[in-house]
Amino acid sequence: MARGTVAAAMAGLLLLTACGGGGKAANGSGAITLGFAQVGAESGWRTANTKSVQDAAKAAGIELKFSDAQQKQENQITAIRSYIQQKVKVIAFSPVVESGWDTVLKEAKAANIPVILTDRAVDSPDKTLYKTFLGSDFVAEGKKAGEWLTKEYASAAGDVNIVELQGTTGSAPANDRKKGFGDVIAANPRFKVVASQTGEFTRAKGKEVMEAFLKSQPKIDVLYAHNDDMALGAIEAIQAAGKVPGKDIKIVSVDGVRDALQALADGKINHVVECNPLLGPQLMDLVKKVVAGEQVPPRIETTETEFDQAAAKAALPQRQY
Ligand code: GYE
Repeated sequence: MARGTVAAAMAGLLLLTACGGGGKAANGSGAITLGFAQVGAESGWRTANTKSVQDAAKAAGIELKFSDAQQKQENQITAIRSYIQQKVKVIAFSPVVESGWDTVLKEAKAANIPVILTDRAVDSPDKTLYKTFLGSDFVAEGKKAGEWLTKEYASAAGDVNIVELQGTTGSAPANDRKKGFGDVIAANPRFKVVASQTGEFTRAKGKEVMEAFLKSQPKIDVLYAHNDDMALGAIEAIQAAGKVPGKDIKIVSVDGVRDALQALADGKINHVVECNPLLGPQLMDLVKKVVAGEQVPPRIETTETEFDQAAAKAALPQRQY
């Protein structure tokens, strides 16, 4: 290498080091680096969310560093710390549970790396630890499920025994979907939640817990599942027990993934409340705004719908996930 080249290379290195916490990506391309700490790959919703983030980053020319925490908070904290060390420009993550983030968020703040919460919220009282939240109103989703139930049983007599499959314990969607649903059905003492347990947002666990419910509960009228995957697992358990899902046991779930809309079209699920996983494009816009120092709203909620059988049939041909 000629002397001049070495000197130029050294200068380049120095430059990279000097702006390590700043503008340039590690590859020197000038792209914004985004560290994204995903929850895991527990559900169809999550798979669609991951794809949306990856596709949108590519389309926006943002260099994405992606990690999958396998539903464990300690893995997410490790990933966030590594993003801080790598001096990414922005960190985004979907907190697996609501509590216990203050320490690592303070570390990001001390390193001057802005954090964007996507999909799930944290319960931290210090709102300066993150720039914004992008995601759904999970309480509203739970309410919609409760309102559907109220209408469905408006003219039926007697008690309605409900079993509930909760999402990941301590997660915002599990806490809020339980609350929203509970608040609505509390108005009517005929609605009784006779069993409620976590199915961890997965098909396998949804099936397993539903099997246990079917053994322990003499009469189940309705299943409320905090997500579609658990409902789909539960359908297998219901069928294995010789009952007809959608008829002997009515089912309402949340998300709106293709398999659930198909089950709804087939009459195995009765109602689906939508939760939109396609957050990638909005997230990339926010990343760019935050990097540019623009003000962003503290909370951005996605618009969502609900599906009955006819709506599911109509939506299926274009459903992306
Ligand atoms: O409903 C579930 C996923 O946080 C909204 O997580 C998300 C939830 C979604 O595993 O399927």
